[in-house]
Amino acid sequence: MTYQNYSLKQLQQIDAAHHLHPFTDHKEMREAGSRIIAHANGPFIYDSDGTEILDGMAGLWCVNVGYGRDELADAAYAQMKELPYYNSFFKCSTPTPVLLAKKLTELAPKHVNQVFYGSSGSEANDTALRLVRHYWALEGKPEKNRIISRKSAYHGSTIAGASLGGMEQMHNQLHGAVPNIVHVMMPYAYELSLPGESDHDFGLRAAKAVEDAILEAGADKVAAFIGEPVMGAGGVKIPPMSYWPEVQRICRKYDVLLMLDEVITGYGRTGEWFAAQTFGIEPDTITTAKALTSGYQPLSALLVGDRIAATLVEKGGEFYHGYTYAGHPVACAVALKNLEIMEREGLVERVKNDTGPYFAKALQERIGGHDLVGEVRSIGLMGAIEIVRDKATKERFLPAGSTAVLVRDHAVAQGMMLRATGDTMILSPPLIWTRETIDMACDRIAKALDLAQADLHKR
Ligand code: PXG
Repeated sequence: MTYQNYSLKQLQQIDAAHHLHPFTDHKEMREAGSRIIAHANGPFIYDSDGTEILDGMAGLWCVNVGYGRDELADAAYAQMKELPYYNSFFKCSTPTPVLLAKKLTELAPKHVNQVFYGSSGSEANDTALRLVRHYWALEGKPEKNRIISRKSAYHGSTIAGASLGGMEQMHNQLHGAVPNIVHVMMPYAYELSLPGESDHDFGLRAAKAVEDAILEAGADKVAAFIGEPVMGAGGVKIPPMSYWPEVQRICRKYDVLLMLDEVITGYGRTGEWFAAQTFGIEPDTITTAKALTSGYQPLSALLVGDRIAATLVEKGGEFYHGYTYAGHPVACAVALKNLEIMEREGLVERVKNDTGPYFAKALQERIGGHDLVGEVRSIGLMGAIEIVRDKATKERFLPAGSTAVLVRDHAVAQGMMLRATGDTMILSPPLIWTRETIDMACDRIAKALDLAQADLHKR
C-alpha cells in the first residue's frame, strides 16, 4: 500500500492541507488534527498510534459483519477480474445485480418485489422521492406531490436528502429546499411525552401529527409520508410500538404512500432483516444502503412495493432517472457475499434472540443507573444513552452537547468508539458482537461516565 511510505504524522499533515471532510468544521479539525484509522479487524479499529478501539458504531452504522472479512475481499477481486464494470442502462444487465435483486426481494416483506440501485442512501432517497411523485403523476394526480417527514429526521445529504431530512442546521445551509416537503413532530417520548402520558398514547399522538399534516394540506395534495423506523443520526429515537401501525393506518385512510428509510435499520440492525418486519408494517418503498455490503463497497438499493411497481411498469414509459453505478457489478457481488455471511452465521436471529436482549439488559443494569444518565434505550443492536444534569427533571448540561462530547472523548480514550449527537450518546455496533463484547463495551462506557463526572466536579 502506498500509504505505508508515509508516516501517520505525515498523513495527518496532508489530510489537514488538502482534505475537506464531511460534516466537519475544517478550521477546528485542522488545528486539532485528524484521527487516522489505519486498519481494522473483527470488532476493533486501530488508530494512528496503534491503539485498539472497540467500534461501537460499526463504522458509520454499516459494518454489520465486522472488519477483516477475506470472503468479501475475494468476492470483489473475483468480480473485478471477471467484469469490473458494465452499466445497467439501454436494456443491458450484468449478473450480480440480477441475482442480488432476487435475493433482496426474498428477504424483504412479501409485497416488495422490485429493486432500484444506487451507490448511497442519499441517492436512493432521491430515487424514492422522484419515484413517488412520478407514481402520482402517472396515476393522473400530479398535484398529489407533498411529502410529510419529521423534525430531526436524517435522509441524506444531497439536496433532496437534506430537504427530506428535518435537520435544522442542514436546512439553514440549503438556501432553497426541494419544495413541498413538511416536517412534523418526531416520536421521541423522552422529551416530548406529556406528564402521565403512557408510551402507547404518546405513540398515537405522534402519529396523529401525521394525520393533522395530511388534513392541513388536503389528502389530494399529499404523496407520501417518509420516516426512519428508528431515527438514527437524530439520536436513536425508538418510537412506541403503537406508532408505526397507526401511521400506516392513517396513510391508508388518506391514500398516502408510506416510504420507510431503512438505511440504518436494514439488514438485521433491529433483529429482523428489515425494521418494517419488526414494526409489522408494509411500506411502499424501503430505502436501504450501508449494511447491504457491510460498508465494504458503496451500494444502495431502493426496494419498491408492488403498488408503485405495477404503475411504473404498466403505465410508466421511460423513467428518466439513474446513476452510472446503478447495479455496480463489484458492489453487488460483495452484497451477495455479505448477505450469505449474515445468513450462514445467523446474525439476524442472534440479534433478535440473544445479543439484542442482552444489550438492552446490560445497558439498563450497568449504564442506566449512572448519575449522568437520564435514560437508556435500545432495539436490537442500536442503543442510546441520554446525558443529563438531573435525572429527575431531565435538565441538561450547558452548553448543549458539551457533556456528551466529554463522555465520548473519555470513551475513545478508554478504547470505546461511540457517537455523541446533541446530549445523546449512540451505539450501533457490528452484529458480530457477542455477550462478551457487550460487557466490554459497558465497562468502558461506565468508566468514561465516571471520568466525565469527575471532570465536572472539578469545574
Ligand atoms: N438515510 C438514513 C436514515 C441515513 O442514516 C442516509 C439516508 C444517507 O446515506 P448516505 O449513504 O448517502 O450517507 C443515512 C446516512 C450520523 C450519520 O451522523 C449518519 C448517516 C450519514 C452520515 C452521518 O450518524 N446516515
